[in-house]
Amino acid sequence: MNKNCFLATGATLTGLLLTACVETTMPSDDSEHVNPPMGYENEQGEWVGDDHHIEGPPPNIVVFPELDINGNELKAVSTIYAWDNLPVNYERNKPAAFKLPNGETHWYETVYLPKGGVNWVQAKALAEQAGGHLVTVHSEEENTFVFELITHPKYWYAFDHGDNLFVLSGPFLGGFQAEGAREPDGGWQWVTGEPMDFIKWQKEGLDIGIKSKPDNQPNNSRDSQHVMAYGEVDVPAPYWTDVPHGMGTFDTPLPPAHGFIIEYSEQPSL
Ligand SMILES: [Ca+2]
Ligand SMILES: [Ca+2]
Repeated sequence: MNKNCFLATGATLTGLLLTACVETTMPSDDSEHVNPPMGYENEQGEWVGDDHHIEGPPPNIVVFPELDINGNELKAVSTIYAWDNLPVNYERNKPAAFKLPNGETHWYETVYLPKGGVNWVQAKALAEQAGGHLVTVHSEEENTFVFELITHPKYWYAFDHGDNLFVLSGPFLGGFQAEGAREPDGGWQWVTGEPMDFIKWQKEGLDIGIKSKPDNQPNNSRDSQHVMAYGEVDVPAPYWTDVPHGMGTFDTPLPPAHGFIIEYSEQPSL
């Protein structure tokens, strides 16, 4: 058992930096490392895999404008779709109720995109059209609840990080950075304007799989990552990363994004 300490990337409400320590059991042998499934069995019993696996790292494409303080593109380039004119298939799942620590009940809907095709800005708009917003997370309990909705491998895609390590990226959350934020970890905010009073970035040394990607998140990789998703880990895990907000855009070489999560403060009529 090893003890790893890290400086959390954020200030507590009292303004003090928080140092967290976690107990981890490090693999003693690389042979223990097992790549995540590069696909999944669909309801017809067929193995579906290719769309969830990218050879090599994601392409280095930085073509999307930065976001304003409301999470919209400063220069609108992404088509804002309505649910009935999405260019790709999607699956909306019955919202699940969760009682927040403050006693309120919120509802959480996962949207699954078999081939991606919806980027963060478009997902944000779809969530709003549905009467909710991209999920915002304020406690360990809420994060665990949300993660349990998206553990199925179909919600994740993998890219090849080298060294026999495949890194997974999961559904979008409602966190983003507006233009001018201090990179990589400054200026993160929720789409609702609620305080970011809880964070769950992926950090080196966490015991979240057999071998986690050796990066701390958010890392603003390629100076292009300003929105939040679950990832970058080698197994589905309840940690967050920053990703490009163009990720998932229909008909581009950017990696797919296989889903997002909508949160409702009132029970939706679905
Ligand atoms: Ca960034
Ligand atoms: Ca990242």
